[in-house]
Amino acid sequence: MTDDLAVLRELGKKVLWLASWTIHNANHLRENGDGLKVGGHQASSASLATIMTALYLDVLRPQDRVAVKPHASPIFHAIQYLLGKQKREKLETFRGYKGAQSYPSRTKDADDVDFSTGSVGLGVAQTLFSSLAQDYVRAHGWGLDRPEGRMVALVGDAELDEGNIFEALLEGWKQGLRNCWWVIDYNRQSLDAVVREGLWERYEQLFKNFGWDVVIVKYGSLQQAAFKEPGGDKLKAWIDNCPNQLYSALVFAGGAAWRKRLTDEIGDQGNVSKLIEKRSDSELAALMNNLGGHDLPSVLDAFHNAHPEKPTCFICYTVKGFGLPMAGHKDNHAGLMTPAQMEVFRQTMAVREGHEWDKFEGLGLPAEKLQSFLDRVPFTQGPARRLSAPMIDVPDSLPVTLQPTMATQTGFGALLNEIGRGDSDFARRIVTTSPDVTVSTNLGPWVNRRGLFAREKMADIFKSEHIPSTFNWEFSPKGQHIELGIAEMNLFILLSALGLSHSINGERLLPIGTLYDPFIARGLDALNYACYQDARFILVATPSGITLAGEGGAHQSIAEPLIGMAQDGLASFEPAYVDELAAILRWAFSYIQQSGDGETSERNWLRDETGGSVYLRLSTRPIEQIGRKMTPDLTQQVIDGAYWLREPGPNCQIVVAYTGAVAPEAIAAVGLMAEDRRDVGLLAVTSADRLNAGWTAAQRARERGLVHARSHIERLLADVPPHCAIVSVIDGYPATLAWLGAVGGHRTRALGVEHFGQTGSLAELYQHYGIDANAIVAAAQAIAPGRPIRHLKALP
Ligand SMILES: Cc1ncc(C[n+]2csc(CCOP(=O)(O)OP(=O)(O)O)c2C)c(N)n1
Ligand SMILES: [Mg+2]
Repeated sequence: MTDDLAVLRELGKKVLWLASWTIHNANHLRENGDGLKVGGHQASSASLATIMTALYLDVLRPQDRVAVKPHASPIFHAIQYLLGKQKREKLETFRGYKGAQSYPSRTKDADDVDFSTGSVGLGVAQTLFSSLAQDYVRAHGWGLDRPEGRMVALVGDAELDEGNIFEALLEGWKQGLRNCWWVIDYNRQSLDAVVREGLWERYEQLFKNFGWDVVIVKYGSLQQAAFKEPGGDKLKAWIDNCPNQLYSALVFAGGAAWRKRLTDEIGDQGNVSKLIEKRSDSELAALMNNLGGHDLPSVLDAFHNAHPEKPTCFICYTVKGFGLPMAGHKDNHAGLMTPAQMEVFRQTMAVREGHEWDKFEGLGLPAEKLQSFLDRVPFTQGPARRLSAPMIDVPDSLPVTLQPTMATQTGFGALLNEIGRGDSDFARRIVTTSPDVTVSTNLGPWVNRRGLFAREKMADIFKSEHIPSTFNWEFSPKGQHIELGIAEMNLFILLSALGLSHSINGERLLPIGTLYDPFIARGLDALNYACYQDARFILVATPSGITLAGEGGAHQSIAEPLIGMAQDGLASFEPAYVDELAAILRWAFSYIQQSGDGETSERNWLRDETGGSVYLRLSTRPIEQIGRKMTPDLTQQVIDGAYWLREPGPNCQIVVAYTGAVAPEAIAAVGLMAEDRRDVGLLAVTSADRLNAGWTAAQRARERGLVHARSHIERLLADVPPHCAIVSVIDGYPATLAWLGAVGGHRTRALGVEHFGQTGSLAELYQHYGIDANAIVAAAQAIAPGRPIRHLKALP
């Protein structure tokens, strides 16, 4: 062990050197004003160098998964480089084009990042939900031949200001969290400032309240030894009482400053004077800087003695910028070492010029010894850590009984209820979750069939007491619905964890999350985060829009269709009819499992083989269903994003393009206009997102010389005469469909909702916001002047 400790110490030094050199190199990006951001890594990385060395080179096992604090990415990449899993070129181009990413990225980095980080707080919660996902998988009897992993987050102390962490903590407690470590880099500094005094005590209480073990790693082994010397208790008391700001300032100022301060404040108290005096300035600085988080023996001891299963929070005292000239300075977040400082550092590290990337340059132990240690590091033993899982067969179609009048939300409930009857692997792999809106998003029947998930069985007391209820809420390890408290951030991060199960647990899940459409915004950054990590799930957002009439502006969504279009990694749909929904949902189950890197299809110019997540914007408005057969061609068009509900003729003057629940208004308007305008067309847009993406891709293809590239919407509009105008309508922000006019150069008037809604009946609100049949006809009349549309006056 002593031998190993010596090796680890040397490698720890190298990790700090390599990370610092990587950042120094990235300075070339300062030309674009990036210096401040490059600097963000320097001090922040140094803070975690020891802890990460201990973890990766000793403590972690291959099955463990880590979310690394965003700014510690150079340390992560340096460690992977030492382990032979990161290329020098990637480090040389850190933050550059195709170089190692500024913040660890599981999709863009090539060195085995488990969880992306960047937006602080999200990676932390991801580890918690990944533990729950692992428990879920194993409770269902899957992946039991693999060892159980521990999910570890390396957390900045200021990161703990993010509320989503506490939402996650509460949920973790409810769900009986296990196998999760949060290692807090308690450097008492954020980006701008030094944090408030005594925060660690709040954290300690807080974590304990949620059932966590709390391990405080405060004093390093030098300090612990010094405390045992005569007068050591005085020194300890002084350290404990020293304000954060002052401690940081003295760390920055160095040995002489420590001596002056300590001598002034406690130097005349007998034995402690000797303790101070017998140390040189540099020894005194080493002692005072020897906080637990920079002391390998203390850190290793804390990790190795942790409870095997209980969630554990390690509060590790550190100094931001430890080992570098800016250590402890309150302005050091963006601190970059000057070339002169770097030169001094190079000499201290005994690294010869031109040998900066040599793995063992300047270390005090033979290269073979260091290499043989690295070869034995537990973390890298065994097969590849990134797993995969076979695709789950999806049925050819999803049956649903259509009622004559039906809402898409009801249809969704009915579809899942049908799936829930079966006992196929497909049905078993579905996992649903919802932040306290399970019943109101129509998941109730599915949950009745499949049960709620909990590691321990819990009976539904209403049922056992024979009190009639529509819902059967029995919790068991076999349940397939994870009921969350009302926290949309948690919903998205749980979906992120469940949606990466194939890669983390080697077991595929088909996750579906439901919430009210407006509350997507509540968890938006977490949704973006889940997509950035390439997690795979189906999001069902319902109800939506002002169609939710009586609920008022606080519950009605406006911007979400644009979010659906703009969000990378998320294919968005807003079907009007339940047969469309059935086709889309079936497709979605397959799409979320794709991971090919195939070419774009020449049909729709979309890359469906690469897969992604899916967002379905649904509604509670019952609308009259169309009695029709879903032919393969119609199904395909629904999935590609649009089809003609009424094909325009050659003399067409008006096309109405609608999305979602306003279908009856569009149909009514077209009916009214048909008598005075010839060949009116009615375009059903099921996915503005996919239509638009295909159009953009086809244009790009043409610009690259593929002159025949045509997207789905271009083909649909190809025969619409140039003089024809388009009126688009959606219960959402009008710009969602406004671009349709640019496809073929047709004049366009986009109707939709621009301002906060209010309470009222559906008809009142549609009229007020101008998305009713009357408004469509009026818009058509104005944009395509011609014979007056007689029925306009007939409408209210
Ligand atoms: C959501 C979010 N807001 C703001 C930032 C910008 N930011 C990056 S690091 C940081 C401070 C981090 O402090 P801490 O977590 O204590 O880490 P340290 O730098 O001390 O290591 C901030 C505000 C961010 N990355 N994400
Ligand atoms: Mg900090």
